Amino acid sequence: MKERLVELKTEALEKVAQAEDAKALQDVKVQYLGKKGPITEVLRGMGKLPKEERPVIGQMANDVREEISTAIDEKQTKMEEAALEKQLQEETIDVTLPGRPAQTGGPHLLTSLIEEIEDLFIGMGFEIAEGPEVEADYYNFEALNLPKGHPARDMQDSFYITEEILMRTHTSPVQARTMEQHKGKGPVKVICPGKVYRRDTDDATHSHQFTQIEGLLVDKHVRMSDLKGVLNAFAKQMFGEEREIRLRPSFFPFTEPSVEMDISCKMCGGEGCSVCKGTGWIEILGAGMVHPNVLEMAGYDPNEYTGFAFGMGPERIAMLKYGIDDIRHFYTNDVRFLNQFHKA
Ligand code: 2NL
Repeated sequence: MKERLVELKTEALEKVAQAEDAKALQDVKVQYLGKKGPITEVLRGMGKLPKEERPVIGQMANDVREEISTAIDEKQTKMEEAALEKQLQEETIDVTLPGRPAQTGGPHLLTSLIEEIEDLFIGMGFEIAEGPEVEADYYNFEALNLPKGHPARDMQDSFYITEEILMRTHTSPVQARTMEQHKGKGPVKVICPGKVYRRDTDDATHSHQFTQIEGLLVDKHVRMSDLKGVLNAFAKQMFGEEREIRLRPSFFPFTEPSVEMDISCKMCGGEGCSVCKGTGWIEILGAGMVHPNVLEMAGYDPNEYTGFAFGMGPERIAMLKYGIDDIRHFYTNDVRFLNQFHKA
């Protein structure tokens, strides 16, 4: 039995030495130290030994078991250390390398453009006014000289919440509310930016939701020439000092007289090209003198007060400025599109 134990020890230690990975080592452990292993077997067979030999063999079997177990533990520690060392070698990092720049977001092109326009008008003494996007029929239409059944309502079909409440179709209700708050006393000088909604089928030039910026100035003795001066200053600051403006007669239910404003085409300098469709002029906004009915409904005496108003679409201005061919680019949030307009 002694020889058998010595043999087992030699055999086991050799296998421990040969084990190349954790699994092989575990196999050796199970094979020699497990419940069904040879040492357990020796211990079990001790009953057949002469009484005086039992403690000697027992002691020896325990020593052998202990030695094998220690060898396995040592080997395991060694393997773990080697694995860690290998990992540390492989994962060495050069802390002096420059870091990867963090991805930063930025304002949306439309947000930047709206803020740029706001700043120009703030520079001329205007204030910013905002109002609800879910609006009463009264402020969206009625107060703007568009009574129920007016044919111009058809052009601004909307999303109705109830008979009397709808998603606003323009930002004009904000101006109507602002005038009302002033209780018939001027001056009112506001810029109203915001989202508006129309029942439209989306395509390259139409969207059911888009943005507007409108402006309103109400005071005593406001004349068409004031409108022209303000819009001329705006156009030159926004598009370049060399640009000319042109007003053409138009119609809006809430202004009288009404005009449309063009700026001279930068591409061809007025000669006519594809951008201005051969005319030399590009349409930028609509405007006019506030209709007396609108002033009166807001509480102003139209014999004492006059005003001008204008409205433009930031999407259209951005499309002209940057040559964007599809309005849907503004709303699909493709960062490859949006990142092109981040200012450094
Ligand atoms: C356009 C034209 C316009 C107005 C908006 C307005 C508002 C009040 C009274 C009178 Cl409260 N007018 N707004 C006036 C003329 C034109 O917008 O083409 N917008 C994109």
